[in-house]
Amino acid sequence: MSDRHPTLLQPYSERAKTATHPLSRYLFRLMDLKASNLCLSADVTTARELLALADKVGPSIVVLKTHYDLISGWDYNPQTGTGVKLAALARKHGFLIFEDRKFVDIGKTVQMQYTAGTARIIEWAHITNANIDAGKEMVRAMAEAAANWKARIHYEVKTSVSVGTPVAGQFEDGGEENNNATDDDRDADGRKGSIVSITTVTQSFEPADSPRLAKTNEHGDELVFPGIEEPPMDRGLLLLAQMSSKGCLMTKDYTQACVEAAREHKGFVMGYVAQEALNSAPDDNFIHMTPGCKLPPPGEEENGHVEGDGLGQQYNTPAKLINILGTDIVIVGRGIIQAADPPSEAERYRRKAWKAYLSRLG
Ligand code: 6AU
Repeated sequence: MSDRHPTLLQPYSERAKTATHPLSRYLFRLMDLKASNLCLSADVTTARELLALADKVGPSIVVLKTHYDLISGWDYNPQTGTGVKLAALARKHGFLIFEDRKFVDIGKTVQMQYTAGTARIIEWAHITNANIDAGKEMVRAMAEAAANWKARIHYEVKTSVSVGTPVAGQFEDGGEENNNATDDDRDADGRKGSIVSITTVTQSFEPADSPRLAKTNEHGDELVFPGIEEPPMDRGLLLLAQMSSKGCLMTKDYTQACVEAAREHKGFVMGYVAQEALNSAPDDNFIHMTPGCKLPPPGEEENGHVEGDGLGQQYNTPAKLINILGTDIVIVGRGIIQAADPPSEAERYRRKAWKAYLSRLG
């Protein structure tokens, strides 16, 4: 970690002004508004539990992290499905959705996995992440897919079909015509003379009513979190630069390659999933999200040490991750989900992580 990097001492409200990625600028403002640097890792097993948890814990968090592939009953309907319902809760409570998909493959495959298939992750997840073991080209491929998606989402296709007799000038139109004329109908100039009928299919692009995520028609879905506008339509990527697990094989060279890839794709890469701050160049202002975070039970917080989960996961406290190691957002799963009262436990994490950030600022 670079101890004296200026971003370590800058309030999130200031970093919001200089971040390159529009979604990072938005997220820093949201963090400041909600006094929260907490991400809930919503690792539950049913869609019903996921939505209930997002609704209850939403007020305390700025990011909700999903693993859509461990949820049974995930509804893939692009208008009314689980992704759309989550998006409505994100608008209501003011949080971003981060699908922890850890993409890693050749560029073409990740483009398809990101934008198509059953889950269509790009449609509902503001943020996703990638392991760049496959090389930096993969990041470029994902950035390209996100840019194409954004260009398309601003418009919806209006299709109109008309059937009738042609009028003067219609033959010269470039539109898609299913013209029923035969060669016998042509005059000496090759123009078609007598036409029995003509079918014209016209496609035009019109701005969609709301250039945001699709909305359901269910009661309450129109609610929007006060104090900030809805997030921009941009999609963002976090590079999996370091992991929390014991014996992780990611080397320093790999982490450095993530830093270089982030700098090369500032318009798409928001930052990292990492265990320490990685900003080191003067104008670096990437955001760091950090899993492997747990608090000791209430009353024992100051002792600091938390045992791992016995399956390789290692934990640090928010104070260590934010104040000492300089990361920005703590990602907490079981520490909140398995508590007797997840919403009040989320508040305890929010307060501790925010206090650690204020201590870092001094
Ligand atoms: O708080 P936990 O241990 O219950 O959950 C941690 C969550 C899980 C992991 O898949 C994820 O964080 N995670 C990640 C991510 C976010 O990419 C990286 C990592 O190094 N460690 C880790 O636990 O959903």
